Amino acid sequence: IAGNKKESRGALVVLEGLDRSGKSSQCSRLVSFLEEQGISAELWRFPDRTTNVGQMISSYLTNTSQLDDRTIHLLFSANRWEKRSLMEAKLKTGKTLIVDRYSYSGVAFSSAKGLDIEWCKAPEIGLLAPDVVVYLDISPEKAAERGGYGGERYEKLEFQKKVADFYKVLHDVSWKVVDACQPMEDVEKQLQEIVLDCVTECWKGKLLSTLWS
Ligand code: T5A
Ligand code: NA
Repeated sequence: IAGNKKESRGALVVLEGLDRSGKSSQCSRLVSFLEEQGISAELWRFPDRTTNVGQMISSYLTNTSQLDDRTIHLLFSANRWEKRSLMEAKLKTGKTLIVDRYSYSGVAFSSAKGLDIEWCKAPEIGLLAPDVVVYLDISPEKAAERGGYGGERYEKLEFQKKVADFYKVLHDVSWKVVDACQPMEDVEKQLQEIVLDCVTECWKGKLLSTLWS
């Protein structure tokens, strides 16, 4: 496998889960681990608050601005679209991308507000499909006990319960579900195994595809 490494593409790995499920902690640990293994990797996150669109999203999330539900949904999607070509280019040069939230967050959170799920999925069509989706599984109640919700717009127990329901609708057999209530080191070990398998598959020639697949 190592011999194929140079000519092969990187893997697109997405971590999903409720607010406070541990995504950000695990994403950075994963990138360090991969680098230690000599696998070139980068940490990505959505929303990417550094772009103009991302700044609009950020002020919405911090309740600094108000936006219509469909408008903010499309901005989240646009924030992924503006990164699509760079993502593809990185993957093709062999970089593995560890992505903190993606289209599944987009659909689960907007559907939880009452928008039609098919309408929510439509603008995501054509974005790169992840090679693996890892769901960090935690109950909304347990997540709420962690490090106090910071007061961003969606950090409320009743809303997170609805989001959890929509993640269940989106979930398919290809998702890897990891119990996020385990000690961080145990979650980390399981993620490492999942991601190494995924990277190996990509090195063996697994093709990139697009959503929704
Ligand atoms: N959104 C996002 C949409 O509505 N549409 C979209 O298209 C997208 C992309 C973005 C918000 O926007 C929504 C979803 C979100 O509500 P964000 O900036 O991504 O928000 O923020 P979150 O993902 O919610 O980040 P959080 O910081 O809340 O949660 P994480 O990243 O899941 O968790 P993390 O790693 O920061 O850990 C949280 C706390 O738990 C502890 C950590 O130390 C930390 O204190 N912890 C553990 N404690 C015990 N055991 C473990 N195993 C632990 N793992 C972590
Ligand atoms: Na949050």
